[in-house]
Amino acid sequence: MITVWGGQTSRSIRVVWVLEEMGLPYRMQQVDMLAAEQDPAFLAVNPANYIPAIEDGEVVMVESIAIMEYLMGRYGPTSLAPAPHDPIFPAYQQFLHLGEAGLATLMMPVIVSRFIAPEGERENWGARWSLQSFRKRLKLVSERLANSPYLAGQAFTAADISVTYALNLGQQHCGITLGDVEQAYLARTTGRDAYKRAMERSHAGVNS
Ligand SMILES: N[C@@H](CCC(=O)N[C@@H](CS)C(=O)NCC(=O)O)C(=O)O
Repeated sequence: MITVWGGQTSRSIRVVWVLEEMGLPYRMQQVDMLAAEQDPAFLAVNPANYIPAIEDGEVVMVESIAIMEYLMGRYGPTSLAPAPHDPIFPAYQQFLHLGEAGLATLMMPVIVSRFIAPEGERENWGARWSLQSFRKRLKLVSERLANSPYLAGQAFTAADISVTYALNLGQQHCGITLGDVEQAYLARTTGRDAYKRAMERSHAGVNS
């Protein structure tokens, strides 16, 4: 049984969403990233103390996109991950990684500055630069979605799971305004039954 260490509004939603789309059994271990003292059982899994992490038998992994690729490769094939020779593969691969490396990562300086930094350090150059870069890179998503219902093409893939998380993060916590095309896209991706199940499991607030 796969164990997902995650939190209610964290990148673990990407992992749980993949598991739900693929119909794989798993159990959730909730991690409180704001706790004064971290659970030693979690630190044994990820000494770097961030989520998500998974355990699958002997396998222990961190990094949400890497975990998604592991699950789809190990338990696929799945339509979430087009094969390398498929014409949609390059777009799929690009947006799968853009969602974290190009978008969500940029939101971290913004979030810690807004919500955690001391008062006098909230408005800082680095956070403003990150926000501007996010907006610039978002153009790649907007242009793609102007011509295509999903990021890889006509079909929903894991690239959409990756980018949906980033768009939600930007919109909900960093003051990013999304246009009609992106809003309609989010309605399509988050309207999926697997997403709803993933949210329910992630928000249950207990280990399950
Ligand atoms: N690139 C990593 C980022 C992981 C990450 O930043 N996780 C957040 C929660 S969504 C976290 O645990 N932050 C606490 C910390 O880094 O100390 C991934 O995609 O998994």
